[in-house]
Amino acid sequence: MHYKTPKDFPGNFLWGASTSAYQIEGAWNEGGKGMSVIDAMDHPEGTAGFTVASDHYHRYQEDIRLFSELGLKAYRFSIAWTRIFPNGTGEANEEGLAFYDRLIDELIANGIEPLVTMYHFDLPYALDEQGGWLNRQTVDAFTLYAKTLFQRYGHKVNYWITINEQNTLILHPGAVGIPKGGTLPTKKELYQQNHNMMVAQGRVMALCKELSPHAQIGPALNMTSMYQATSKPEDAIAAHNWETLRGYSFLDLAVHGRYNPLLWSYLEERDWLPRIEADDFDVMQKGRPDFIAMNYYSTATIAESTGSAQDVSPRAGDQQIMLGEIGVYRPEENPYVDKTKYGWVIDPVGLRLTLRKIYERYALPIVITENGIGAPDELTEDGKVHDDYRVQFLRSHIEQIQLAITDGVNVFGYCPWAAMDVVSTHQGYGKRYGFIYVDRGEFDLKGMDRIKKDSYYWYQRLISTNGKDI
Ligand code: BGP
Repeated sequence: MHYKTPKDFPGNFLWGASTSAYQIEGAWNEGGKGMSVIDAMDHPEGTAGFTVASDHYHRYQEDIRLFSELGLKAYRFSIAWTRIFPNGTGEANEEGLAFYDRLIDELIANGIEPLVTMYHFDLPYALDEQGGWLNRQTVDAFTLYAKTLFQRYGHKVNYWITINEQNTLILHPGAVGIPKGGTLPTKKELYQQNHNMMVAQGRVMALCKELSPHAQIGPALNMTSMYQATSKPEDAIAAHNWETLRGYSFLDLAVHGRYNPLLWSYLEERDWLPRIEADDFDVMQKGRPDFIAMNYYSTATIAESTGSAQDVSPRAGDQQIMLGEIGVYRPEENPYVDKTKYGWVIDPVGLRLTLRKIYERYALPIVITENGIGAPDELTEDGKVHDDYRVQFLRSHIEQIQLAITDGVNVFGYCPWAAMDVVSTHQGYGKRYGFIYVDRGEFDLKGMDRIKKDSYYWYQRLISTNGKDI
């Protein structure tokens, strides 16, 4: 659809940026914090761990000043569950609670709306040792944790995000990492975890209505569209298979509290159906989201399964994420799109398409909580970071968001990844996403100075003109 004049961004559009606790904070064992699965895991060789990260725990005031100067209207970050409950449950840690009081207050004082993720991959290790999400007690622990957050911060937080990328946790557990000496769960276990997480999320969304009725709450999933490799009907089925199993089946459970029929058949045939307790559907159906938070990086192109091991291959440049599944789908190259230096497909138009599909299907407002380009940014001799590729990436995606808004999609915010450089989930510190460069090496921490990249100034102008000066 071509338009003569795209619509303007709404006046109250939340121009923001995103991070997560374990990737930005550091201070992994300070302030009474307990160990999370992230702290307990093995890092791929040659990459930095998360112990210091961007040292935001100690420098959050300086960082928020920079966010404020950037003009951010919103900041999406996560609370480390283990700062609040070092052992995952039991007694809350006042020092941890006080840290996020200070962080949230500082944001509000700077006119920045906090978008708070409750759980971004960093499950308390103590819970993991007792079976993690396979154990129904983790559902109770998450409910207690969320209740504590609503009670403590409910009067100052207007947007809550329950769980970050549950679909990544379930489909690619190796990407997030598993604690040292641990083994990857089986598929059957993963779908049981998925079910239990959905029940936990349902409970928490209902609790939000009770304890913090002014606030809005929603899940954050990694959503994308799948293109069929050719016009062969079987390729279309394969693309639909993976689009459903990878994305919509998760949103169907989160939004409607029901299993997508294709997912159900897929699980049933493989004997992977989860154990479901009597009131689980009731809980999931009562706890409805107010919005959908969506992380979008790229699209994929899909062909019919060959029925052999050839279907399965690692994602480009990334041995930890296997794509393809025998009998379900096979990944194909897309000749019409570029890729980042890390092999991720760059597809701004795919963002418009995905926004349309999600809005059509669920009719809920959407906030984009992640989108960005990982690159080995360089601090040049002039003391600057010339990340024109990032400006180009973000500009092209924002243009497509504007078109999606013109298409009629209700998008109320954009929080690209990342507000500043953070540790990549499994590719170290060298893979950077931020508007602000943090001067540290993979292992050499240097001074950790904060340096505004070229993209910082570009985004600052864009925000100040509400998206007009792109
Ligand atoms: C998302 C995660 C983020 C972040 C991002 C970039 O899936 O929610 O935490 O890590 O991906 O990925 P990476 O760091 O692997 O490049």
